Amino acid sequence: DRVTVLAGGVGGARLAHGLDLAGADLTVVVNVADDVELHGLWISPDLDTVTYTLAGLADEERGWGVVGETYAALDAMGRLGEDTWFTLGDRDLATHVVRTARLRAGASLSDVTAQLTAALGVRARVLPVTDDRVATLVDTPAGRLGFQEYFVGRRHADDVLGLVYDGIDAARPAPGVLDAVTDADVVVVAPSNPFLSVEPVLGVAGVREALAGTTARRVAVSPIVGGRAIKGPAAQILTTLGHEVSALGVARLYVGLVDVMVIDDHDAHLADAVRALGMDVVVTDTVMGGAPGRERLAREVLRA
Ligand code: FO1
Ligand code: CA
Repeated sequence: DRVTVLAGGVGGARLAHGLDLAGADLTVVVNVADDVELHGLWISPDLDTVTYTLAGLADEERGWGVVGETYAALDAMGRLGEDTWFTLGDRDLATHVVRTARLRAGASLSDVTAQLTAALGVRARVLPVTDDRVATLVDTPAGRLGFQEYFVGRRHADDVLGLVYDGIDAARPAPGVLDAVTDADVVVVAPSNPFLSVEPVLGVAGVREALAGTTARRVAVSPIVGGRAIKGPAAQILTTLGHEVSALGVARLYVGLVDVMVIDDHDAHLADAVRALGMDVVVTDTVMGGAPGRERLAREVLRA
């Protein structure tokens, strides 16, 4: 099956890994609105989380970066007076140095991503949703914050009053993105944050329309289980933006875009309400954990 995953970071990476293990012909379309420039380097956290996870290099415990990292370069940069609030490991820094050098030499982000994934032995196609710059800005009671300032710098403690995807109106889909949605057999909306990860993918010109119009079976996996986010601030953000913090609240965001909602066993009581939105429902264990759990959920998604 040709399977395309619309992904943010960890949730998308893990489900993509499961689909890869299940033998899918896989394309992962990845959010880039978390990207940040630090120390003169272009950092693409979600592309790297997907790439490292598919390459078997991810630090699974921490959720980002490379397993077994060392921090010699960051320590040295700190001694030289750089602000080192964003924890970049030595091996991860190599990725950012190479990416930045190739972007400066004129390559597109999708070219560079194809080179990096090939070098690391990733079989799937990993596509940034756009080669243009999009940046999530977070409106909070403390003012408008850059995404990583909000997420890492302030540990996503501020209430989110609104989100701006700076640059998204001018962003064009990267080569292959629209075809990956249109020509797939299955499109999976990953259990990623609907506002921080999925919306800045759907908001790029043509992507939402491609998803609305594709003949693929469209399956979303809820990132909310039992009223809580599996990881990160999704529950807080749903609350402050006025949505119900549940798999049903997430399903409402995807009406017209998704044929099947995969919800957790804990949320079985919501199945009828989700069906009433016009979606099919699969109730299963959606918490993936390691490789066996990822492959199991992937197979459920493919069966859905
Ligand atoms: N997340 C943190 O909470 N603290 C960090 O110091 C941090 C460093 C980091 C470095 C490279 C990278 O690719 C990701 C990193 N992340 C860090 C995670 C990342 O910023 C966020 O998880 C996502 O952007 C939000 O999904
Ligand atoms: Ca992310």
